[in-house]
Amino acid sequence: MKVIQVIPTYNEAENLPELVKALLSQPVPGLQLLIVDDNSPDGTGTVADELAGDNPGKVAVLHRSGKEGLGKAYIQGFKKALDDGADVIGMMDADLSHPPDRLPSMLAALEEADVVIGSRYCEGGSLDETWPALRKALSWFGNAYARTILGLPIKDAPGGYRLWRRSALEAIPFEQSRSSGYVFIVELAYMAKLAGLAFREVPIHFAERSHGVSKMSLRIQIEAALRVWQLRKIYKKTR
Ligand SMILES: Nc1nc2c(ncn2[C@@H]2O[C@H](COP(=O)(O)OP(=O)(O)O)[C@@H](O)[C@H]2O)c(=O)[nH]1
Ligand SMILES: [Mg+2]
Repeated sequence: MKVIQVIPTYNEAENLPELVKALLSQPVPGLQLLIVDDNSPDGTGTVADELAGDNPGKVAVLHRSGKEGLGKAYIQGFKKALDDGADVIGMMDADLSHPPDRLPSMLAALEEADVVIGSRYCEGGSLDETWPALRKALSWFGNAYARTILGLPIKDAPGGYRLWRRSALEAIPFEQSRSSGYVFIVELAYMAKLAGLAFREVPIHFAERSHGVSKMSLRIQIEAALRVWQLRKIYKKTR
């Protein structure tokens, strides 16, 4: 079985080698990594090329010309993964917030689902202990907001650690998304719900990144808050 884990990167040069090593040491036969870099100024693209050279057939890199947001990077990565014949397509952040050692459990859960979410908010899941109460509250609120407005049957709607069966990704119009920030991830879940796909959540511990900085911004948060309402209109016909 061919599992292609798509990993978008922007300024993750310090995190990428550790992430690739941890992922490739998991007991997942047929695992391949596809790094999608938006010409990161910190040289992540070069680091990725070196990792690809060191791990032939296991690590590939897609270079994009500039920063266009998470959504565009995933759309291009998904298309390539499907073209390359993936049976399972994965999503995850490059900053080690998404624990590589949960991948085998997530794959096992995919046997009974179309989409599996590595979840901070299902039973057994957790958030970094060092997060201040306000940040935890904002994360909880953003999640509750999106879940309620879109009626999503999952506990962690913006959770970006996911596995899709090939047939599941082929069943949703992911390439039509115009969302750039993390609301893209919420939009995919909404598409999956409308397509009648079956979800399962596997608990993860979400660790704070120790290198580099978050690309989360006020603009991305405002996009998310407004976009959630637009999604209901955009997909009204299929609702
Ligand atoms: N290719 C690409 N990757 C991005 C972009 N923005 C964020 N990322 C990556 O998406 C993942 C999540 O971003 P991050 O900044 O950690 O967001 P946070 O976890 O919400 O703080 C990380 O792997 C980033 O490097 C982008 O514009 N292009
Ligand atoms: Mg992060």
